[in-house]
Amino acid sequence: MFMVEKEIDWVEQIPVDLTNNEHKSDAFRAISPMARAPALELEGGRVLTETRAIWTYLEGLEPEPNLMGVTSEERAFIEMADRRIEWYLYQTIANCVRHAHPGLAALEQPQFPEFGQSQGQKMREVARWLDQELGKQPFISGERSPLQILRLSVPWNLREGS
Ligand SMILES: N[C@@H](CCC(=O)N[C@@H](CS)C(=O)NCC(=O)O)C(=O)O
Repeated sequence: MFMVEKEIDWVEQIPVDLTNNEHKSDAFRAISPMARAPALELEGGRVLTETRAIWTYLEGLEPEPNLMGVTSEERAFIEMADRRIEWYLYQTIANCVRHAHPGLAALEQPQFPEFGQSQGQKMREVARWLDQELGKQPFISGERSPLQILRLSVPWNLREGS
């Protein structure tokens, strides 16, 4: 989605089948030692993982449209909001689904269903807080934050679909 917003079409995209544990293969671990996607291989062969680090790299190469903030104040508030969403919303969603849904047993062993369910409750608390914040201002970080549209569209679509 970040690359779509930036209209970046020069990155070759290679799908990795997580449900069949393709990311745990020796070939993928040679690229991403922690067996996590996404990974971006640079021209010189170095590999970047961690979504936010990849975004920082791409935004440096393709500054427009700006997605990560222009002034240091804006960048800091966007990063704060982004980390809150990633750590407090995404993490609880991931823990909930990975531990409570049988379909995710391939990725998460051992599963602790009660932990998953309690994470689901925490996720709802965070979502309610985000709703309140969005009642006060257009974005979690303030007046402008295209990045949060990307981050939040995933759980919000899930909610609409539930
Ligand atoms: N903090 C990492 C998280 C990466 C991550 O957990 N990716 C998931 C896919 S969205 C993954 O590779 N999961 C494989 C697994 O849990 O075994 C980031 O921001 O890129």
